[in-house]
Amino acid sequence: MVRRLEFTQPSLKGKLEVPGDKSISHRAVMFGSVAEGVTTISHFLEGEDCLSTIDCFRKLGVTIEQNGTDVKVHGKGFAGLTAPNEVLDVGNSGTSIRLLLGLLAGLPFEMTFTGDESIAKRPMKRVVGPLRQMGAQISGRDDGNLVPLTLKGSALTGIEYKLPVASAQVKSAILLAGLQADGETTVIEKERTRDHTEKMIQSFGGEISVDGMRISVRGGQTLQGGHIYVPGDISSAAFWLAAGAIVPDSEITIESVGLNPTRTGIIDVLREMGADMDVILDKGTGSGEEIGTITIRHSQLHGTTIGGDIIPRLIDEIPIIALVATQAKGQTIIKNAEELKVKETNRIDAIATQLGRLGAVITPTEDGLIIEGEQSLRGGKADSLTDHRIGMTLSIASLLADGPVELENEDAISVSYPSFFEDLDRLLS
Ligand code: SPQ
Repeated sequence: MVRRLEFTQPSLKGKLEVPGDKSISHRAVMFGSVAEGVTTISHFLEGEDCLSTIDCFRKLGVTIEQNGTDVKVHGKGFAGLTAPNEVLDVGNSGTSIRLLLGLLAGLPFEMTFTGDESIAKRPMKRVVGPLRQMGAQISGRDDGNLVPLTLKGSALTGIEYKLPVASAQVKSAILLAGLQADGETTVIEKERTRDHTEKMIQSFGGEISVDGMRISVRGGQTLQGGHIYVPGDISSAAFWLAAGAIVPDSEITIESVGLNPTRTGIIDVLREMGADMDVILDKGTGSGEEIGTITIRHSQLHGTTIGGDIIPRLIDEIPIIALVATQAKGQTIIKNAEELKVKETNRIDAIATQLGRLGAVITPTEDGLIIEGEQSLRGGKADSLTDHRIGMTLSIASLLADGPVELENEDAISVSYPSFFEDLDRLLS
């Protein structure tokens, strides 16, 4: 679908709570399903990706009641899950397929996973390889690298695995398999990635040890259901932080947003670029996750260099950071971000080509982007390429364009932020 975005001298003002965190919503349903007893989830993200996770567990015999952002999962324990008689379709969601491959690898039955055109191109060997080392039997195209993938349940043994890529999905898949493996499973991280899985194992009464970059779980643990509150998604809030910083005369406050330090690289970068911003941490936490309020006001920013171990802390925010950089004084360089090539699209190319269609001068490199500052953006056609984060980045870009922007494949945005345009309208009025 195409959406026409046209604004005259917009400014964004007001307070907002963004929808629940996608990474945490997925995990809450997964843990709730394999735990004993009932799990209630509030402020769940009703985005298509998380609905795909719910759909997969329903096919595995779990009763899940969903009423908007309230979800009730009737946990069955690992032993209570039943063989699906349909293919498990994860849609567009990399988190669903990679975490489920790990979580379900030790179950005594067979299941087949598939997904949409984007999932069909995303590499699964990064999880299939270590899971095979643990004893999992997984087959599929390109020696198990690409969907459709078939998982045949088998007994697992714990391993020690040094992650070759900085990926929370790979780390999580191995740890989740470790919950059903014989002995101990240890993952050694290269760079620290989002730690929602580790936190949630504890919320469900499980034991996990984190010693620097070494994370270990013991097999055969029973998890206990409870209540999970999902904080607002900082990756969704990032679009309003960017808009507040670059659209003249704007001031935006985001409340109850997740401020887990493994996710707050965007705040560090905006500060480094000179943003006028206040961040206040709430006293309590939501299910072990830090929460707070961020207020941002328009100001003149300057370019910066982004690379190294901050990259996993802002990997999903790079498309919108690139847009912010087009408005800063001077050049911005993003490096060490080659992982962007294996997201919903090749995001290095997508950012350069689609923002380029609106007049931004961005050079793609092998591992990132070079972005020229103080760019004037023009109206025209641009395409999300079915990637939600590219779609939202182009929508924010349209606020600065000198004419209407026709956004192709705008429906991709519902993967992580179905109410994105309603929130935009609210901030504009
Ligand atoms: O779930 P999916 O499709 O992989 O979504 C993305 C996103 O932009 O929403 C990545 F394209 O987020 C990933 C993130 O990049 C979600 C995630 C998680 O919940 O564990 C971890 C990151 O991926 P990775 O590959 O670094 O583990």
